[in-house]
Amino acid sequence: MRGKLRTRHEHEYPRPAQFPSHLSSKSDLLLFFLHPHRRSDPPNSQSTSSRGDPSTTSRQPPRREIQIRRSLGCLRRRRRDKMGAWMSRVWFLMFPAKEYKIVVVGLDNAGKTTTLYKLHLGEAVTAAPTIGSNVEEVVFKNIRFEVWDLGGQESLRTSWATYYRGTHAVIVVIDSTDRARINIIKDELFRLLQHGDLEGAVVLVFANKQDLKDAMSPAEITDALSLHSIKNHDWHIQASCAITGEGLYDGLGWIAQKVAGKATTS
Ligand SMILES: Nc1nc2c(ncn2[C@@H]2O[C@H](COP(=O)(O)OP(=O)(O)O)[C@@H](O)[C@H]2O)c(=O)[nH]1
Ligand SMILES: [Mg+2]
Repeated sequence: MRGKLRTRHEHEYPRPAQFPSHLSSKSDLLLFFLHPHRRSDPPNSQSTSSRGDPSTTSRQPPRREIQIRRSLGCLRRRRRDKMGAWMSRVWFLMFPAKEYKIVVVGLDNAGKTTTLYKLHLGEAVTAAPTIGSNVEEVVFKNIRFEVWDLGGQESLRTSWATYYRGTHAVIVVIDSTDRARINIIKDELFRLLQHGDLEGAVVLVFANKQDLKDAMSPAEITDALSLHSIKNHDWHIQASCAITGEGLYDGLGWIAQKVAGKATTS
């Protein structure tokens, strides 16, 4: 029985006469059936016969065919649009852009406004002392942060608490060269940590102005602020230079990991 089994090739199957071979796509077949004068020859077969004879040059599709082709194109476009909307909905469900509130505090001249605008615009701005607050949106790793930079002058510090509601993270910006006032910001820090609206907020300390020669190191600032005595808040200290942006995204990355992690586990 050797040699009896053999594969039948496609060209050996009889092709139905009513399905011309040049009709390959679904739309061609649809057109073929809807067309009032069905043709079984390929559309450009006539144009190959003789050049220059107007009676035999390539056929103009009749109006009905043009209409059908147009509506098919329209259907395809609509299907593509629907697909795009569906894809974006799935993307948003899988990777939702969340928004978290951050308040930036610190004494005047620490570099809070410079930090905010370096994160927001990617460039250092020359800021006048902040009266009241500045707020900007910062997007990082598909997470939206609403960042509030609060004025640091003594008269303005009493109003910090009015901004705390709904805060996920506090950034404390320290001028690392300002040894004289480190105790003042320490008192402010411990006062804010006791505020009920900041329960559950994480605390990031930027040891800013690290580019200056006289700057205290993050370890010195950790001791000066007694950060190790903070028990009811997650905290982290990050060396930074708000003018060049060094360390800013590392700090924001820490916040992102803390707040986004909390949101998915709660
Ligand atoms: N050398 C240096 N200067 C900085 C740095 N950050 C801010 N400054 C400067 O410190 C001054 C006060 O900054 P500003 O952002 O207005 O402080 P704010 O009062 O805390 O908002 C400005 O002259 C800034 O250019 C830094 O990292 N290094
Ligand atoms: Mg300011």
